[in-house]
Amino acid sequence: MTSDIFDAAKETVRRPAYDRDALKVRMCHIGFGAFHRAHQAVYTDQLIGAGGTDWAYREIELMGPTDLLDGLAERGYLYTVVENGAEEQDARIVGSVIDHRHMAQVGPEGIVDAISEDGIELVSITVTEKGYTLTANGGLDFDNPMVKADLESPHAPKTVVGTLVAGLAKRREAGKPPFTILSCDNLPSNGHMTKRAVLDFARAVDADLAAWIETEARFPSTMVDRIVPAMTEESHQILADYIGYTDPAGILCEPFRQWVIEDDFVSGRPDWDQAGATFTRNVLPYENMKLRMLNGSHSFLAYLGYLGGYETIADTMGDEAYKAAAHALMIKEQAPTLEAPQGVDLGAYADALIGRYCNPNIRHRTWQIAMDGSQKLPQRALESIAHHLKAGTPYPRLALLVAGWMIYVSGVDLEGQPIDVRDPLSEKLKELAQGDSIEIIVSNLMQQSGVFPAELALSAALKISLEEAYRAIKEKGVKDAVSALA
Ligand code: NAI
Ligand code: CS2
Repeated sequence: MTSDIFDAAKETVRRPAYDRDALKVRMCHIGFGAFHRAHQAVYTDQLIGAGGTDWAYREIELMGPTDLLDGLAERGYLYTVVENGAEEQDARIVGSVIDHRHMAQVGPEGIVDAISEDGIELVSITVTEKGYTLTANGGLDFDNPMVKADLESPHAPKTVVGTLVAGLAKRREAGKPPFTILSCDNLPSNGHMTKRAVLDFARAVDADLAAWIETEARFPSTMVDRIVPAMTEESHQILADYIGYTDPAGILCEPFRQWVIEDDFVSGRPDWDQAGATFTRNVLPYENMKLRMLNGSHSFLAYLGYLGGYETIADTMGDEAYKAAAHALMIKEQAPTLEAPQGVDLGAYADALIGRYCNPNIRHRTWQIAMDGSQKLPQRALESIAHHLKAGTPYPRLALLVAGWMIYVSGVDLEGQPIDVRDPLSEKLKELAQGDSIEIIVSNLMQQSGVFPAELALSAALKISLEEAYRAIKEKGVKDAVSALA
């Protein structure tokens, strides 16, 4: 099967030039989504190719269909990543994945065995923000029905956090050291957040286990960046035309990638810096910069772009007012809230982001980025708003972003057409977003959605700003409201 793929691939597609039989499963990754395939697995592939490691991945899926991973296994775990630049393309077959387990096939105990087995040094994660089952205040959401079910049967967990705790418990019972847990999701202080959720869960099942995890395990934080839109029929066709065959696990993404990792591991790690990653003691300035400048402006373009009738980020960038407003959001309202990482010029960072958004070959749907806003808004906009409220500085673009979200989650667009809102809180948000007046809608969402931290939920100043922004979109139209802030 491997040789079939090598035969089918066009000459221009780079192949792994290393002995894959010599690789060892030393890492499990939970969440074989688009992002992991185009990010951590690519760094690892490059590092293996440079002779820098023999650590390879076992992919773990806790949910969803099994066919993607089954098909991947049939193809010798090889898949393709095409970097689709505005000017140039580059295709590689990735060889760093060599095994997998799916919950639907091996059950929870099989998953726990797979991550806790001897030789596994690292469990990394990309399961989207909601996969961490956290509350808006950061701790484990004990009201989440899946969390409750896992706490009742901690040996057969279904959630990410329950699975990690059961895996760590097995290592402890075996008298072995824990594995490192490496969150690669867009959460602020993602390592600390993961640690907190894991410790909350562990404390609820076994205080001694929690104490052991707290002292022995490591949860390095990371900043991860690469724009990897969900694959569509159209992007699969572009990929197939480019590589010469159909690859169901293949990915089209932008050329840019960045990975900043806190250097704090239990027992060794691949030297991903040899493949372009950065190890540092303090990731927080990088994380905050990326979450506020990139992800914040992405959400701005997603809600306001969607409401303006734009399908993708690149389409939205074709509107000069949106482009200027997104840039101004970064420079005037996000950058002042940040401590720039050493040696980084935030102005140049913003310019580069606008350049990346303009890539016409990346069709990143505004609808996709608008998903799960309840899990994204705090780190992308609300923390910055809290900064401005304290400093007494204006934040009209952040207010417009949040007002755009408030209209979006009502499930009806400005033309009265339905919106397919995807969010773990979608039903609740929809209900709160339908009020008799703008004042009622804004205060309902601020106070009852659970999205706003306590300090903001009751802020009279914020309420006024959001009402003004909401009114501007409804009365002037979204494009004029954006233009006014360009
Ligand atoms: P995706 O939809 O392709 O994959 C999501 C993965 O998470 C799937 O493997 C799914 O099974 C798993 N998952 C979702 N909810 C889960 C839950 N409750 N429990 C267990 N597993 C769950 O999404 P994609 O593109 O891979 O993105 C995933 C995350 O990666 C994002 O939410 C973000 O935090 C991070 N990321 C994504 C980037 C991108 O451009 N796609 C770039 C930077 C970070
Ligand atoms: C996007 C991110 O879907 C979203 O919410 O803002 O996935 C974004 O593409 C990445 O963080 C870029 O690194």
